[in-house]
Amino acid sequence: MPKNGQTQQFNKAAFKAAVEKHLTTTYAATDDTATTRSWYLAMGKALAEISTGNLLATEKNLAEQKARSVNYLSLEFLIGRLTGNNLISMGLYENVAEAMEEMGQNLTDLLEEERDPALGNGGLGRLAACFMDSLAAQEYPAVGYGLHYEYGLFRQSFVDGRQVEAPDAWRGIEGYPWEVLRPELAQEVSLYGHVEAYTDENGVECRRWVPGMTVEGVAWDLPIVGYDNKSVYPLRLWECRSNAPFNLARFNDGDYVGAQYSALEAGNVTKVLYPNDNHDQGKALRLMQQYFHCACSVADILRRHEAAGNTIESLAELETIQLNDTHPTIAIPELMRILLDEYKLGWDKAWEISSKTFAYTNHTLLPEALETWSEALIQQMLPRHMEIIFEINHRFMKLVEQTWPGNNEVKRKLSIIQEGPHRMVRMANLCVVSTYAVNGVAALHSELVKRDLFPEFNELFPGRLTNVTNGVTPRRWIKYCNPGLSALISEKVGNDWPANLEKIAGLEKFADDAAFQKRYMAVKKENKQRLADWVEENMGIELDTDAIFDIQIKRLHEYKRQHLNLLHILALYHRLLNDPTFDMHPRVFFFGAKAAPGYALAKDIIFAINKVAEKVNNDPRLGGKLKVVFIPDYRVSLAEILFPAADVSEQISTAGKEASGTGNMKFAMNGALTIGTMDGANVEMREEVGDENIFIFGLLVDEVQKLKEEGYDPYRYYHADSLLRAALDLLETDEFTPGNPGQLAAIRHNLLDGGDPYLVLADFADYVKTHEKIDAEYRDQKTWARKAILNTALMSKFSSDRSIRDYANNIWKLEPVSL
Ligand code: GP0
Repeated sequence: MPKNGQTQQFNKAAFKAAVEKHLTTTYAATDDTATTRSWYLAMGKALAEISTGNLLATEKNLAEQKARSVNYLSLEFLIGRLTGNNLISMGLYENVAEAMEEMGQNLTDLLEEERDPALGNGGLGRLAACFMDSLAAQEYPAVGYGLHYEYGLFRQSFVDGRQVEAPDAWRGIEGYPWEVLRPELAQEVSLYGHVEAYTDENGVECRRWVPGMTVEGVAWDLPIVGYDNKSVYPLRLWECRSNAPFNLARFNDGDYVGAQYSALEAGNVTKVLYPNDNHDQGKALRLMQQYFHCACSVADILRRHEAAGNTIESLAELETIQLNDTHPTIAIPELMRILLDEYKLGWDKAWEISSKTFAYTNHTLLPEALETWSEALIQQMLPRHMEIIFEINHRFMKLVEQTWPGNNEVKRKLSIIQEGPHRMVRMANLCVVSTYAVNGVAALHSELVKRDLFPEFNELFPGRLTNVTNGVTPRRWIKYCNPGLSALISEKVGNDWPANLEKIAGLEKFADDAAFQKRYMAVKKENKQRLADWVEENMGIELDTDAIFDIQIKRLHEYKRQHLNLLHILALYHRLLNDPTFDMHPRVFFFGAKAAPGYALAKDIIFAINKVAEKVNNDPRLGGKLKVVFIPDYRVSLAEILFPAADVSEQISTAGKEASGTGNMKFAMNGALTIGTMDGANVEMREEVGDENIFIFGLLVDEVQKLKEEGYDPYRYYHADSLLRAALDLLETDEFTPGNPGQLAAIRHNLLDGGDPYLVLADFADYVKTHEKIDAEYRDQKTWARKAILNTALMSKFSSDRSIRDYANNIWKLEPVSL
């Protein structure tokens, strides 16, 4: 049964009055001058009044109940637009649509005014957002801690096919209507300086940090509204400001303006989200962001803990801190510093508390993504933390020595400090040593974490390394983004599936029902039309919704192999033009992807796809069979149109490289069939839907490793496969860049002479063959419909509600607390 949501609190007249009030007093507009945007903002503010009230009530209740809570620390929360989703969670969608209608406003138009808060790069940040949604939906006490970036992930446009980045001022000039400033929660954060020894009043030798400067952390709360319940949890985002007058000496010298410069510098700390995905850049400002985030968050956790009347000794009983990747690792030495230097606990007691408080999620095995920080940099910015890290490592090395006496090689390998001309701190090692649980994000990935990344740690700390398979929230990723499918599901299995995704298994028995198949495919068709309309309106490309919509949307990365997809498109192009016996069902290949601004090859791949698209979409010889659409500025709000419209989902990473994937799950729930490798969560999706309802291809993890060990030679495939050769050679001509041959050659060069690090060529033939199978099966619409329905029906494992229950039961030991 649906629980009592927040509908009962809704008073239409009062709500309309609140909207009117904000329209005039907050946004200085009258009914005559108000734009759609001012109406959207005023509506948002009126709604935020409701959620803020519930947020404060939730906070109070949890403090009174002394409830155990999880603190989710993440440098990224890719929440997407909140208004539509919150309306659904609050149970107010219809009521508010009606109220706004009475004021002459159309809710759908108002919702389009909202800019995506893009406070994350990709999967890792979006996972954090889904997790917050699932924590609130199930009322597991939680606070999300992140950064209040002034600019989110850059906005992407294409100029002559090349990616151009522009800043993303997501709050607009008016500010974001859902956020509330919490001035009383401000924190002071120290940086630089030195450590000094002193003797305290009891004659004990102590150490303390004498900082060189301080900045101020200001808290903004965004409401995470529990679906169909009253709880609202804070997503607390810290903004860095200077605590003026910042530079006292200069201020007193009469250099009033000069003294303000530091204010400008402090503002830089949370100015912009670093745009790297799965890549560590090692910039000092990024370390400062990380520490600023951790210092504010740890201080706030301790403030809450004490305000609720708890002693420091009970910290680990009441609070757990989940580190979303190693980005917030510095929270560990920060908590140790506070316990040692401020609470004056001994090392063993402090260590016991700290190591029972923290848990760590690993999201990647890619070596270039494993964070290391230069010891010299940490030493300069955070001298006391560096001391504490050395002490942690010193004690850990003793344990290693006891376990493997005299084995220096294993010490070198496991040490938190990586030796060399510039010593580096390995953040993942620090995490494994200092936490009570370490999890990977899909079964295969977690096995590889144990087997390849941390085998000795697994011996040293048996049971510490575990798995929690990722999931996605069915509220945003089915109910909100796919209303047609949602209505159909509710009709068959009842309407409580969004909070109990197990219920969608009830669709399984309709998979062969011809009438249901028809309706299911009619919904798919409407969703394809919605996407086609967007493409026509925004890109001027006309699409046929009878074509197969084949979609790859994710960050641009070599390991994700958008260039394998491209080579397949080139092969189809070649065959359509050169092989009179070749036939194919019309297909549209969609891409959406941002490349990290410094990632040259990723940008070359975007350029190549755009150039191929230009040619292919306008080539009458192809008879409209092949279209390529690269959607610019891919983001959550576009994902909400793309997932429901897909027939085919591309999940084609090199086996062993994609930790989990989460887009794969969103596609399948919305009835797309996956073409994918045995990687990440694809493996578990196959287990759920059965081998006949997913298109698996390519080398397995062990085959990839073996091939590399034997000495992989991409030319072998090039010479053996004429279709592959034709596709690759097209990249060297001026076919797609008239008059400029060689503009796309960097990709070919990387694959042939660059050694093809992600084995694109090795998987090409099987990929092409598997796509032929898709082509053939799509022509049989009944069988296709059956498979699509089964994909929706059998995806319940991949609800983030299940992921969060796994964390709560197996790692955090959390109980729900309802308001
Ligand atoms: C992993 F290491 N991920 C990283 C990173 O820096 N950024 C990032 O988004 C992703 C993985 O690549 C993933 O496989 C995974 O599902 C996601 O983290 C959440 O666990 C992409 O979908």
